[in-house]
Amino acid sequence: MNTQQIFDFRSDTVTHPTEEMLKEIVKAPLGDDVYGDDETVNLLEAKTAELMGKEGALFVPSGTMGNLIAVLAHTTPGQEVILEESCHIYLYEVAGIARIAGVQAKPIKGKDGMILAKDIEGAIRQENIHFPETGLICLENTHNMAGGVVLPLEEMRKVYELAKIKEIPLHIDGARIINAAHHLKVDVKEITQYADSVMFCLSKGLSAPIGSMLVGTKDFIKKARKLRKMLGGGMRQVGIIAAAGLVALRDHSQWMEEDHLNAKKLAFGLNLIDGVRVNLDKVHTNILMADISETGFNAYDLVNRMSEKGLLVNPRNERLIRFVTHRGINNRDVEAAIKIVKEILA
Ligand code: TLP
Repeated sequence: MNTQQIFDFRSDTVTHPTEEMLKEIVKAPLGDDVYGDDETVNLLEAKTAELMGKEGALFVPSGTMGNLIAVLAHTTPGQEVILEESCHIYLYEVAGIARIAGVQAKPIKGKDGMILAKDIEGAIRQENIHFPETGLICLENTHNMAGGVVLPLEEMRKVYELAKIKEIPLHIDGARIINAAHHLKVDVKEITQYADSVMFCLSKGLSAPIGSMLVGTKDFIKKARKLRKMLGGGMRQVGIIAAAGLVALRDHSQWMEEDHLNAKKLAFGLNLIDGVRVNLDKVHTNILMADISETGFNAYDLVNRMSEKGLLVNPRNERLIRFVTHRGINNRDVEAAIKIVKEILA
């Protein structure tokens, strides 16, 4: 029998529900959410709107669907969406915004995941018979591919002010926005104030098994609810999973602090290994990118070697490997991960 222990740093999406979540799932009052009858979902949506400082909230099955609904609600086909060139919506959502929303992405280069107001201003389309209209600006916070970094609030304010002047809506893919608020030690509303709509995931750093939330004005949510139905996301007795989401919102501080600390410890330990480089200043939350180019390994090969020893991670490209900490990872797992990488590279 294979008794090898598995250390799963692939993503914070791999967590299983807490005991408390399982208990609440069993007790949750249910109803048909397409009729608006599910009390547990209604409570989750009300609490989320309050938490995020917006008029309304909508429970959606995934972050990808939440982002797509936001793009569909804010834009009309043929418009252009300004976003950062390595953001999730552009790289990892199967071109849904092009295929389903019928909009064209206008990716622009960011620095540590942030696209600056002056660069956005240059990318906004002027009136010209040849040009599409700019219909939406998207930011991602925390920024996944930039290594879980948190966008500076001051830069976000500048982008939002520009968006208001130009009358272009601003959406935040905030899959891990609560991690961002933890890092900044601010109320999450300090971040969401700079957006017309925000999507965040219950199923990532918050450790719920399924689900994401979309927030915005009452009118936006009304439109979003119908779009969710169109996409097949009307989910009936979905209080079953909303119950876990409510516990996630209540309890996440218990482990999020530790997740961020574990990412820092892991970064520090990996950085001491010959040929492995992690920029410690950029480890803000629960994600880190390790540059292994000086080890002589290709990241894809190294990731395969790691998985043979029970250490699961995702390569980002030939030289970068992403590690993500989460509720299922403790201090000992961090030490084990460092040891495995050391052994392979020895
Ligand atoms: N990210 C996943 C993978 O898809 C890469 C991960 O493991 O990090 N926005 C951001 C910033 C995300 O990181 C993700 C998922 C999503 C949206 C999509 O969420 P889901 O997976 O719920 O559709």
